[in-house]
Amino acid sequence: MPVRPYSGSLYPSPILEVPNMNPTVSILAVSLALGLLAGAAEAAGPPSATAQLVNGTGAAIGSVVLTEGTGGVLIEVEATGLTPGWHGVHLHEMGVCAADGFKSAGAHMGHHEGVGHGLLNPNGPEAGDLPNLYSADGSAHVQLFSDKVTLDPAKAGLGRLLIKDGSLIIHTARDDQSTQPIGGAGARVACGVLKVN
Ligand SMILES: [Cu+2]
Repeated sequence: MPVRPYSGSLYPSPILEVPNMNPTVSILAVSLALGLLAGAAEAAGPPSATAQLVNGTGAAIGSVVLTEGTGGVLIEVEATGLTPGWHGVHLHEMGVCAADGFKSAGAHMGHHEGVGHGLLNPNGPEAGDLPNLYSADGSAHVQLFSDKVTLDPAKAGLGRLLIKDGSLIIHTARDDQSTQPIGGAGARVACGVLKVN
């Protein structure tokens, strides 16, 4: 049977032409389709999440980008309007940043798994614990990293909590990374609801 010249557009997929093709052409069509799918997956990049940071009055003061890496999640924070000095930063379990001092954001991610708070705690850390950030002049530009969380369902478990929603909170003071329940980090001064892409 002669091969019909392919006259359709590339979209929709050439798979639609398969019933009229000989086996060799079918294989080529499927290979092409798989190639397109692989290309699309590559272009999509690693799993990620974003958040807009707001202060206690709801004003926008920055942004957060989470990007899945090989062994953890890179967390990039841009913020303004902070008091100069150290600030505790945590991932909290609820994706709600309400005008209640951000209590609506709930506890740290992983708090209910019975481990202690703090990166220096022998019984910790909780999955939402992160290093502090420092602001010299009220602004902050920092990259943090956590191997206790993931945005990839295939990597969840085995010590990595899957982030499906939640928030990132900046506290008014430094987290000492060992005392309970939040390392003395004090009030919640900024909050961003995580939107997982
Ligand atoms: Cu916190």
